[in-house]
Amino acid sequence: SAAPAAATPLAFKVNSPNVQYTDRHILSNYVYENATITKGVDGTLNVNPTAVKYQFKTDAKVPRVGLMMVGWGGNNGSTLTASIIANRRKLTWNTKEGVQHPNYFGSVVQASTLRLGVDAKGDDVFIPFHDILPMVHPNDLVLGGWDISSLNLADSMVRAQVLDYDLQRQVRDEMAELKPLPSIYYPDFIAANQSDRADNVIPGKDKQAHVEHIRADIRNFKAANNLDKVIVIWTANTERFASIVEGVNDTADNLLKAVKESQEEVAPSTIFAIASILENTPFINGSPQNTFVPGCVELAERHSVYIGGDDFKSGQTKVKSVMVDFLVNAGIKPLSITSYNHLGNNDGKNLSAPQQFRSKEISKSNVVDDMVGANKILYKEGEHPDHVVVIKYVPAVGDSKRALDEYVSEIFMNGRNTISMYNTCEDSLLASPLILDLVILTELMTRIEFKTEDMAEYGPFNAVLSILSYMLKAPMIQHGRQNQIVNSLARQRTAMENVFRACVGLAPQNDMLLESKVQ
Ligand code: NAI
Ligand code: DG6
Repeated sequence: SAAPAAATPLAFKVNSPNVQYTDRHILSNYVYENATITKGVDGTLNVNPTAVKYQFKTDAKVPRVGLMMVGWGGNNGSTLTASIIANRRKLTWNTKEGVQHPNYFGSVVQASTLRLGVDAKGDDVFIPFHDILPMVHPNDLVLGGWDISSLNLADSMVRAQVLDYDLQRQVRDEMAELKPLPSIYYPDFIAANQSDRADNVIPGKDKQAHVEHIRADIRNFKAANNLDKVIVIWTANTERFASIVEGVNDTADNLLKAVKESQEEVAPSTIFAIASILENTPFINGSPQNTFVPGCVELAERHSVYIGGDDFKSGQTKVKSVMVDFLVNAGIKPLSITSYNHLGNNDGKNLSAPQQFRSKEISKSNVVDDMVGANKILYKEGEHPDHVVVIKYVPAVGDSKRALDEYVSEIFMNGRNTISMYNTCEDSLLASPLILDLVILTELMTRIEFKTEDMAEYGPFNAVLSILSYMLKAPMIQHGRQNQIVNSLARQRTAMENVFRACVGLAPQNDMLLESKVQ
């Protein structure tokens, strides 16, 4: 048999008896320390420190990866595609501010750093986030996907009105060659105002045939581009929520049966998720709807295929998951959070329909729950700040979304503090780098396995990738653990860093700085 492929060159090596490097893998022995707490009859908390031994095994060979976007011809899909081409070709373009250069700003993986440790003088040493473990580079992703609109990617980019003209001009020919595959259109799931762009649809109403069609698309794309792996991401229109119906989408078997029977409540996004899972292909949901009905989550767990969602956390909600964390951890009590946004792109148009708005309202509203629930000094059981979310469609502002937020908090001695924010930004330029992070980190997770002392073999993590929470407004978590969802942006980032550090045998990040405190 052929020799195993060699690992991709590493950015650093850890010198420790707990870390081993083979031709292909990084192996680490790691002790996960935590504490379990019980309450005594007198109310005393009994705290028992715990230490569980883990072994992590990371395949250090970066594969050839394909990214298939559902909604490829939308603002996010076309912006991301053009931006990757610009980065690959190192294009420059002129604007009234002068010559511009491509970058990956807004991507945690590509444009942020991570503290590795300290040097001999005790000064912090930082590395690019993507150097913590071997990761695929965005320039190497092979791009493809589906859209119900037949426009090629060049025309989609023009329609989106996001990138500067001089850049559009230079990528136009390459983009024109890219054409979305026909997709699944069940008009009832997205706004009626989208019907005029649905000219590229897979015919018929047979949902089983649709699953098979999408599975074949994934297989063909993989074979045609000689890919090791594909990741599918939903960046298509926000759908309405599907009703959870007993016998239809509550279990994996019922969901598969519902597909065979072409049941009404199986949404296009769920068809894509099912097809991806059955093709052993991770599926990420960048929109708010409940694509991952219980039966779909069970299917992913049954097949050990990673899924992640829901809804890209790009601007207003990201700030909220910082602001409320700050306020509550400062002992300040948010009483009301009022969030308005208006935008004029096709996403805004779709969200102007009540059912699609409702999906977005739900995903934008739960983001403070864990932070509020963590502080019983400020909030009584069941108490919660008033939280209102408004979205309006204003065509004139295009992709340049406006977000207005007001936080009213109770401070010392019944005082009031009001913080108002106004944020303007091209929505697709915030969301596109998140797509990259989601894809790159999901792919990385497919190469990491772990083993505890109770396990005979290495195995994968739970199918629901909660490690992606940083990039998602309504992070999904393993079934039955809903009250363990973390929305705090800082905690979400720390979780990512520490899991990857564990894979190279490094202790969790801490900011104790004992070196400088004791000398
Ligand atoms: P868009 O409306 O420009 O693009 C969506 C694309 O999906 C359209 O080209 C449409 O034709 C296509 N589409 C609709 N149904 C489809 C189906 N069943 N199969 C294949 N294609 C289909 O929207 P945009 O701005 O690109 O956003 C995409 C999604 O990402 C939306 O659901 C939005 O809510 C979500 N999102 C966007 C954020 C942002 O900052 N841009 C942040 C958070 C979420
Ligand atoms: C209006 O809210 C349109 C939406 O698609 C948002 O742009 C998107 O959900 C981003 O929301 P946020 O809260 O992360 O800025």
